[in-house]
Amino acid sequence: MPCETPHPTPHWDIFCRVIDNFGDLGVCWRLACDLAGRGQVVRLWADDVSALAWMAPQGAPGVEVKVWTTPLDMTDIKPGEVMLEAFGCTIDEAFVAEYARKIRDKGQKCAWINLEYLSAEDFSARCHGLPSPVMSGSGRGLTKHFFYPGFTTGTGGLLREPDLLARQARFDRQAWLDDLGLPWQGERLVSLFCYEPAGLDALLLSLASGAQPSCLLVTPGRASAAVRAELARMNTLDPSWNQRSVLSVFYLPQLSQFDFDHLLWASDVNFVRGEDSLVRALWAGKPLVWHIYPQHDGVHAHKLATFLDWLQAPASLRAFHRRWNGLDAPGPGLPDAAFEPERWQDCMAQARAKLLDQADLSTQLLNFIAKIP
Ligand code: TRH
Repeated sequence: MPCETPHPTPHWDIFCRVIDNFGDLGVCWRLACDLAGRGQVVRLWADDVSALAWMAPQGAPGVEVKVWTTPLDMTDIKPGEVMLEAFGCTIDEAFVAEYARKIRDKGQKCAWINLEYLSAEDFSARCHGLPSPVMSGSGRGLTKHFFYPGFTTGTGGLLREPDLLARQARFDRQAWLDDLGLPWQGERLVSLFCYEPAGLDALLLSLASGAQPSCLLVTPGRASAAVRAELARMNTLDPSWNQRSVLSVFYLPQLSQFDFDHLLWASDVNFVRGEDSLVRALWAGKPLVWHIYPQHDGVHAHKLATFLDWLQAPASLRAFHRRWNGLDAPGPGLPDAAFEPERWQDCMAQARAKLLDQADLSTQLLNFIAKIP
């Protein structure tokens, strides 16, 4: 008769609904891989897994990807020990019922986590770890817990794989650029991952008029569409705007998530967006500009301001962010929104050092689950 393992490896079910863009899946995939790398067994349920074809073409050991159908196909599915819903997605009643039955039958604790969006706002620390008794549905009587990522003590921290710093230290910029096919001549490299930024024309003009040659590394999709449209507009208005060819533009292919880090490490300045790429750019430690995910009710302006406060961003970086995110119209009396990455380096280095002192998200999540009564 096989022996029962006293502490079997926890199995996780992570649920992810793709709202738009790549961040929902990007965060969940990264979390799944990080947990699997720490010996957990992870099943990732996502309603649209298509982006994984380029984001994670090799898959990852210990991570099983399942398409989250509606209704959920429960054939041969037994829930694991931890059930995590990302960003408030609602797990199917049938799955929750099965989970509730299982933990009751086995006398296991309820590890049902609601992973929230990243924010530097106060509520992240205030609400992190709070229990939420489930009052209705098949999970009635169970308790969910809120888990808030964040930049400060008291939050759940940020995803950071145990080998990230070692990988970064080993990174060979020239070799990576060669592999990419970029004929790099020592220009300043500026990566661009964004939506349709309000300050794109100002950035292009600034790069084209700089003393130093720059190469803009443009990610595919919305960023490249925005750049192509802006270049066409500027070339029509004034064909001589980049006459000295101080600015060159290189359109990137879709990179795997692993390689996306390399892009951020290879670049001298990183323009990022959403949530996951912001965190990766913080680890890269280079001057960064964040295109925050815009929300219709405008709450992103406050979210951006609290992030810049946490970053202790100098005035020029704040002004640049406001312009980039369309929160200031250019005009007299407004602070200068010049592109001055050399003045932004110090706060980035300090922020990175502060974050490295904080326990990473997966470590905190594992500890948190271990402590659930
Ligand atoms: O794609 P995003 O804009 O995602 C956003 C945010 O997550 C936002 O908070 C959310 O509400 C919204 O989606 C629905 O930006 P983000 O978060 O940086 O995610 C991009 C992911 O794509 C990230 O994991 C990095 C990955 N990526 C690659 O792997 N290769 C690439 O070439 C590129 C450009 C991105």
